[in-house]
Amino acid sequence: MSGKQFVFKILLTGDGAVGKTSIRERYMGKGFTGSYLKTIGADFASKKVQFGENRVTYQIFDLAGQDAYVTARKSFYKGGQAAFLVFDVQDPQTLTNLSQWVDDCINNSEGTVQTFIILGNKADLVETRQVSNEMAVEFIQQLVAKTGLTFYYMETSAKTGMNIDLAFQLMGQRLLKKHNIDIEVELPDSVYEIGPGMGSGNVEKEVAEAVETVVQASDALIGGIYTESGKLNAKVEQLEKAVLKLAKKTDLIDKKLTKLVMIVKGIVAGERKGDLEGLDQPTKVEIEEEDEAAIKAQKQKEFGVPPIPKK
Ligand SMILES: Nc1nc2c(ncn2[C@@H]2O[C@H](COP(=O)(O)OP(=O)(O)O)[C@@H](O)[C@H]2O)c(=O)[nH]1
Ligand SMILES: [Mg+2]
Repeated sequence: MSGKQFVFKILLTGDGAVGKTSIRERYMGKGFTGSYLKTIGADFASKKVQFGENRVTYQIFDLAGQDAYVTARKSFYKGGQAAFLVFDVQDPQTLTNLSQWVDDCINNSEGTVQTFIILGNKADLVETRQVSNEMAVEFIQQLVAKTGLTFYYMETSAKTGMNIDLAFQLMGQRLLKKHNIDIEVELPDSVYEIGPGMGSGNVEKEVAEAVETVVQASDALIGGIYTESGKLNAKVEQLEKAVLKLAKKTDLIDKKLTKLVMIVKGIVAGERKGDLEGLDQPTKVEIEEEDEAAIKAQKQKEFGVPPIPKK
């Protein structure tokens, strides 16, 4: 099969001075001569990249960002397929402002911009850094909740070149995927994919949130009937225990699956047949039904009424 040709218009967005131009210039390498498109306040550069048999031309648009150009922005976004949303890890405000940049991408492109990669730039400035990975991920989860979109996130440094090529490789991979072309890109753990229903990977936090939801729901249900706080506390404690147990099981399943996937990959590669012997016996994972029964019984004992019916 012969390869195909693609032209992708990619937008570099984000507040002024976060490093958009530097990222573009770093990616273009030496010899780059940009043509400054004064009319729309954007710089433009183009680069050809080979993905397997497929030839991709990136048109990289870098918004100059001045307010004076606000009215011309539509032509910047028009026909764009993807955006890098860049912030400066030294400045939390540039992270939270990405919310506005996402809106701009969506509204001004009339929905054609659908692929988003967030870059925490200037990661080389370790001493003055103010945005941790955790903070970034937490904020991106809010973006996901607000937009329903999936975001990729990684740190970059236009100064050292860290992850700059990787960011564009990932971009190409995501865009080709939309054309049903699968390209392998090896992503380190430090690249996050954050999308709807993916959770944060932070089990403790998710359990806490789950408990809170359950508590609120049960409070609402029984609030009219029981007012004695001692009894409520006992009930809440039981619920917490049950949820924690479930979380531990989930964690265990996750670990086993990860191991299994690694081993299967090894077998497929024909290199690690011996590992099969190292595989633990499959763990029997079952949600203990008696938990639920016990809770019901306890509830009836304490409150003397039938338990809240399940949905
Ligand atoms: N240390 C460091 N400085 C950077 C990095 N990226 C950009 N800068 C500096 O930040 C300033 C703004 O960069 P620029 O690319 O013009 O930002 P733009 O306004 O978003 O296009 C310049 O002084 C750059 O040299 C980086 O990764 N590390
Ligand atoms: Mg610039």
